[in-house]
Amino acid sequence: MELTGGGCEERLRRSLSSLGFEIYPLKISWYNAVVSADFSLSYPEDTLALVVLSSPGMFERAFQPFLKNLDLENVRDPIDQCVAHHVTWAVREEFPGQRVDVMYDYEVLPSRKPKFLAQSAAHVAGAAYYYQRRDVTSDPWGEKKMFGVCIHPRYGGWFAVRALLVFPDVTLPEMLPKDPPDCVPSREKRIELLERFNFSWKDWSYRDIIAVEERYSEEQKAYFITVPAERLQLLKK
Ligand code: B12
Repeated sequence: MELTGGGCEERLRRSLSSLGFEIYPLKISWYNAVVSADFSLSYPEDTLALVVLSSPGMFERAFQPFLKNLDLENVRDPIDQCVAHHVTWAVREEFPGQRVDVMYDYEVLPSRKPKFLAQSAAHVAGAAYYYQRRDVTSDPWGEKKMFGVCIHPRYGGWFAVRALLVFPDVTLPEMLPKDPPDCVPSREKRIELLERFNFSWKDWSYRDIIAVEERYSEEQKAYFITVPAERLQLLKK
C-alpha cells in the first residue's frame, strides 16, 4: 500500500477527530533541531510523525463512553488507557500492515527520560506555542527553575498532548514547517503565564491566559482535581 504524508494525517483524523483528538504533522528533523541530543529521535530527518492532542471535548466524547466498558478493578490510569485504546484501534484500522511507532506522553525510557517531549513536538508541529523562559527577555526569576507551557490558540491551556506517532516508511521531503500561533505575544503576559504555570498551576488559571473557545466541563475538572489514587472511587460513584 502506498502512503503519502497527507494521507496518513487525514486517515488518523478520520478515526480520531470525532472523539475529541486533534492531529498535526511534523518532520522528525524539526523536532530534532530543537531538542538536545539526549532527547533526539533516531529516524531519518524527513520521516513523518503525527502529534495527537486531546481537546476539552475528549472527556465527554471518548472517555465517558469508554468507561462504560471498563473493568475499574483492573486499571492503572483510565485516561491513559482510554487514549491508548483509541490510538491503537485507529492505527490498526487505518494503517494495516504499516509500520507505525507509537509513543505516549506518559511513557519513559529505561533511563527514565520521557520517550518524547510533548511540548517541543506540539510547538514544531505548529499546534501550540511552547512558551519557555527563553521567550522572556531579561526574565525576573534568577536561579529559579521555571517549567515551560504550551498554549493552544483555541483552548489556551485546556488540552493535553497525548501521543506521537512515527511512520518510519513515510518520508516527506516537501513538507514545510508551520509556526504555531503566538497567542501570548507580550513580555508581561508571558511572565504572568509562566508564573501561573509554575507557582499556582493547581488553580487552573494559566489555562485561561487567553480567551478560549472551550474549556473542561465541571465534571472533567472534578475528575482532574481529584488525586489519582482517589479517581477510581470517584468513577465508581
Ligand atoms: C516530567 C513532567 C513533569 C515534571 C517535571 C516538569 C518538567 N517540565 O520537566 C513535574 C512532575 C514537575 C510536572 C508537573 C506538571 N505537569 Co508535567 N510533564 C512532564 C513530562 C512527562 C515530561 C517533561 C520533561 O521531562 N521535560 C524535560 C525537559 C528537559 O524538557 P524542556 O524543559 O521542555 O526542555 C527541552 C526544550 O527546551 C527543548 N528546546 C530547546 N530549545 C528549544 C526551542 C524551541 C522553539 C522549542 C520548541 C523547544 C526547545 O529542548 C529541551 C530538551 O533538550 C511531560 C510529558 C512529556 N512526555 O513531555 C508532562 C507535561 C509537560 N506536564 C504537563 C502538565 C499539565 C503538568 C502539571 C500542570 C500537572 C498536570 N498534569 O496537570 C504540572 C505543572 C508544572 C509545575 N508547576 O509543577 C503538560 C503540559 C501541557 C502544556 N500545556 O504545556 C505535559 C506536556 C503533559 C501532557 N500530557 O500534556 N510535569
